[in-house]
Amino acid sequence: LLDGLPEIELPRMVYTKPHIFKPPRNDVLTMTPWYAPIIWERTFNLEILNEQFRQRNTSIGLTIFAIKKYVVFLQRFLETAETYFMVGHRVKYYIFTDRPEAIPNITVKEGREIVPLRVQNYPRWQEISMRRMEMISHYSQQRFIHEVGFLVCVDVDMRFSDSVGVEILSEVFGTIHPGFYAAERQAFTYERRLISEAYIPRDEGDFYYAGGFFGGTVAEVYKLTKKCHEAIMADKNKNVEAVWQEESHLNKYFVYHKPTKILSPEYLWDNNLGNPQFLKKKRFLAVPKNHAAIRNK
Ligand code: 2GW
Ligand code: MN
Repeated sequence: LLDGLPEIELPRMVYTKPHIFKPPRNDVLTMTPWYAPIIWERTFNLEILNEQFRQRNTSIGLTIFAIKKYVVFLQRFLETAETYFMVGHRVKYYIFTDRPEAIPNITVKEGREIVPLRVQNYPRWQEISMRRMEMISHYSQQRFIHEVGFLVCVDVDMRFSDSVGVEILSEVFGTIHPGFYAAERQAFTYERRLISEAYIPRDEGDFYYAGGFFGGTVAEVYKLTKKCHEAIMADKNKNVEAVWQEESHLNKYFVYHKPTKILSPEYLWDNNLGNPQFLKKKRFLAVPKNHAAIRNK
């Protein structure tokens, strides 16, 4: 039993040794109380991680939803992903859309592939956003589990502007919302109504996580999205919708199923929030949108 296991063996590598008394960062929290790393620039060596994940031949599915007018975001999203997302690894772009013909014709690098997945459109934008949980859980069980090791689930109104690599991968990970990294618990915009399944008491919760960037192994993402979808449906039956839709349910999930890694706001930034000192890289940026025009509310 123990003999047939694939061996991961690193080649000779030359780099500065870690130093017990010189932590790479002392301006930010790099570990949660449950010992999940928080990923910041300078805390990891991508060369080592790339070697480990390459030897395992890791493949990564990136789920993106582009429904109705949101197909306009695909071109820039995909072009920048080709430059910055999981370079050197196997990637499948799972594009959920009601308009597959509107997916731009982009040539992707070797080992990478665009997979269009047709889905229906929902008239309410809140529903489009929330139904992502249902679609991801459904396709995880039907398809993703046979095709990729990890899933990364993101908003499409975004562009990559620096490296996002295998340092983000773990059993289940979430991302600190760029608007709330310094906020007190009381200021988190968790769902506060007891009637909602997304309710979080005022004295609980660790971080405010963004709805637009989470992931993990297919098995863990399946559990997460299934549970969130069921909670959304339970709310719907009570005629309730959480204050920030599925983002509220994701936050509830993470209170009681702690992420095994947490991405710092480097991984989800908005230039409207400025350039704070601690932010050494902006890896994934919100694309400004004309809310009125694009959303068509
Ligand atoms: C969304 C809002 C209003 C009108 C339309 C849409 C819309 C969203 C759409 O017409 N087509 C579509 O494909 N979407 C998808 O839902 C798309 O992938 C988009 O990135 C995602 C979330 O909508 P978005 O990006 O407009 O909302 P944000 O940027 O305010 O996102 C935060 O809050 C949301 C919940 O209200 C989600 O939790 C999201 O993950 C958060 O980043
Ligand atoms: Mn968005």
